Amino acid sequence: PQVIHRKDYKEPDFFVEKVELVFDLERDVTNVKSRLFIAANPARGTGKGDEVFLHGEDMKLLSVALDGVRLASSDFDVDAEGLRFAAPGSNFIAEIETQISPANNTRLEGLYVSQSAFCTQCEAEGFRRITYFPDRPDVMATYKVTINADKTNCPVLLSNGNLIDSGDLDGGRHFAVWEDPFPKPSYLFALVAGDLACVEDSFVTMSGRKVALRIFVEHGNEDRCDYAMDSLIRSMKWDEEVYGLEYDLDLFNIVAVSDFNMGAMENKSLNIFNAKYILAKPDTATDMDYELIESIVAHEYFHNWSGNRVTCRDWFQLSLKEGLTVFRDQEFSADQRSRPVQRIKDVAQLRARQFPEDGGPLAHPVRPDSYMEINNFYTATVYEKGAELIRMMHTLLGPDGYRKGIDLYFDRHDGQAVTCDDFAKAMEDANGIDFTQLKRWYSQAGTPELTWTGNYDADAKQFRLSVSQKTAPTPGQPDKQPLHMPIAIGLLGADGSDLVAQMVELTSDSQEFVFDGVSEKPVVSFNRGFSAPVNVMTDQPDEELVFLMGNDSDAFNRWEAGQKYATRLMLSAITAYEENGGDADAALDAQGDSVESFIAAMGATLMNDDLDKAFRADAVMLPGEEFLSEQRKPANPEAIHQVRKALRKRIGLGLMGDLANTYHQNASNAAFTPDATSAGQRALRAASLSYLVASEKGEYADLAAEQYRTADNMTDQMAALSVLNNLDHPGRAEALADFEERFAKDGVVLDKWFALQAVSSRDDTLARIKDLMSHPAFTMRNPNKVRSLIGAFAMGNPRAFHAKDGSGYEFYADRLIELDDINPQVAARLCAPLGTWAKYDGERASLMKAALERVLAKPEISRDLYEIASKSIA
Ligand code: HT7
Ligand code: ZN
Repeated sequence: PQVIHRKDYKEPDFFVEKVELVFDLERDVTNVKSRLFIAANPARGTGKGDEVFLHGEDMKLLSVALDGVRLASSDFDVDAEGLRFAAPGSNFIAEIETQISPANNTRLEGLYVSQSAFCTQCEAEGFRRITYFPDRPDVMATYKVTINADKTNCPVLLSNGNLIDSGDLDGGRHFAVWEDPFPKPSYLFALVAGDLACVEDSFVTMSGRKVALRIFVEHGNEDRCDYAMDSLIRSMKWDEEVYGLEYDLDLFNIVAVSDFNMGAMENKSLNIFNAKYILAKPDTATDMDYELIESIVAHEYFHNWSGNRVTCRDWFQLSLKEGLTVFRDQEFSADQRSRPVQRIKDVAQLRARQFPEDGGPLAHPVRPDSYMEINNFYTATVYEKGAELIRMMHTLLGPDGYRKGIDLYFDRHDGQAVTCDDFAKAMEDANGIDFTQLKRWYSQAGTPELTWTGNYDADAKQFRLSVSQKTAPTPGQPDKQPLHMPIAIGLLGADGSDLVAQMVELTSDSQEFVFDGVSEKPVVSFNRGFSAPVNVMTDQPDEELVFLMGNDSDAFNRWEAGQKYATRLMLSAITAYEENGGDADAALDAQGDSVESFIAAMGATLMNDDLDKAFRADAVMLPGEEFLSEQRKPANPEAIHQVRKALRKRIGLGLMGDLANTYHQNASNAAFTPDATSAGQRALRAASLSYLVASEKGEYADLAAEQYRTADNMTDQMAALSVLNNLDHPGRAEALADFEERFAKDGVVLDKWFALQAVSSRDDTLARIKDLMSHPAFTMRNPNKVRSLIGAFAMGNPRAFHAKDGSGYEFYADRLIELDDINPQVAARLCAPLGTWAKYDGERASLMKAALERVLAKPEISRDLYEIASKSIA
């Protein structure tokens, strides 16, 4: 496949200023007529006689007419990539008629059928599967869309903008005409038609305009939209208050569909969502689901400005809209809930998803230099590391300077398709500063590693902190340059108070920072709030970590100190386990007092009533198996699993009294509410239950089974079921059977049941997954099902996926090959776990590479899967 390079960007030869589309919707054959008002681009010097190229894939072309004159087939060229003809002038109208087949569109890109409704997904390059068009984000047009469809099957007809006409047609059909006054790129086009229920509310904007808010769902789900609607209203308000940004139309629609390649899509005024991120009521959704709904609804809404009003010039600039919008949604959630807990979640996610990407074969910069398939670049690096880059700008400029930069960016570029450099320039110009070095974060891949040493001079009352940075080579980037980053530092006195709290700016390979007036030898709290997205390599003594766990005024670093201590302890025990022939208990005994002192420090956090319960729940969780695999080469999934399990058992036994008290004291008789305080209470209780069960005292497994039976909400039920899931206790089979029966017809909820079984640590897990593939509710055509059963196995069950005999890899490669013919985008996204072979021992590495070879040998492999598999094996 062809590689596309950022350096080759050229402006379009022709623009499209206005688009008129007429859809005659039928499941098997939909007819699409388009009228494109095309204008030559003066900057390219094009005009009459020059070639016009319109992208198009998987369509039947019926006719082409230019300025009303139908072209003979000899007057145009059409191939698998698009349509070419000579421009009849500098301004002209092209009329094109095509046919597509929504029911056969299993890729879920372009126009497709989900359940019985028609819907679209055009980002990044799906519009070219609907009609011929210059399908690139720097071609922005206004759209007028007419939808004709059967009135019984499709009473609801939606597109972007305002409804300007509707009525009945012959033959039981009807029509609607939508007009979007804002010029937009084709990737923001959307159409939905189906028999959907509607939940309605409204919002009055800061200038007093009333906006109708509608959420469309399958009939029967109307009672599951309240939280999404409430999240939307809070997002609209927050964007006005924090960014001064107001919604710009009188209508905002959301549609929830069951078949969707990703989480949601920000189409102008017609957001389309994976139903999983809309539907919630207490007995079907967990606190985590509520949190995700809130942040994704906000994310898509925020795109109305950061993405739609100001969009990307080309797809290399994807982080312009995604990094900024993730930062915006993270800050929204921090304001709605607990700021430190939100930061802990965001950093944990960055470490779990982005750091491995940055250290592996698929590493790429926030603004990539090349791609084969753009769908493969909707990555944790572009999204989450991109958000960290915006966060660093925010930290360096302060809230007021950041806001000045944002105001200038939107004033200067409203209605344009721009670049990451344009964004940084607005920040620089508004603040009179130079971000030349900071911008290296856009172009340099890899996670920097920082080390520091401290030196206290008691006579001079001076503390010197020496910091150095280094970034390891990544594919295509052997030499790295020093980055500019803010590092928030705290120096703590013996009483736990801050002697110094200051932000320093690291710009060189090595740098010294001097703090004067430090009255005693301090304990260092480094990179508070994770002010820079880096790995910090310095090992602080256990006692200092315990001190920070109990005293740091920065809640993030309190959590971080606990994670560091636990990681160090487990890594050392894993080495001992390997050396002693596989005895996890003996491996922990070999750690001397460390285990006891760690458990005592954790117990102190568990019982510290001055701390928020959600924070305490996070602080008592051990780093996960995937995270530990990242810390050690070769990773030994069995050793990691056994040592972590043994430490959890010791915590359960060591803190049993406190855990049992915490569990019982945090029971609630009040009706479920999804607010952060109640959710924190449930999370702390769930953490306590999981340690009590880990103690292997049978009565606690009974308690979990009892909790499953009596709970009145999904959060408590899932907490119980997740711990039962790894046991042989009869409560497990009972609970799973009950869950399956209750939610047999409820796709979104049943996905939890599939995923639970896929991540079980029981020995029969792979066999069970194979059986579940023939479950009546399972289908490879639904991405949520595939992610729940197959994806969860590879990403959430390292021990089974990496089974020594290669059975996990073999099963997985077969599924990727099968899925590639159905949905290449999803197949490619699921391929990454096989690319981690370099982290494992020789035997596992060769089995993983053999699985990748088999994937690559697939006849007619898609460009999507080919790109990921070939880069992963290199
Ligand atoms: N901008 C969207 C990204 C996207 C997408 C969404 C659904 C299906 C396919 C997609 N391809 C790209 C979602 C977002 O970041 O908000
Ligand atoms: Zn986004």
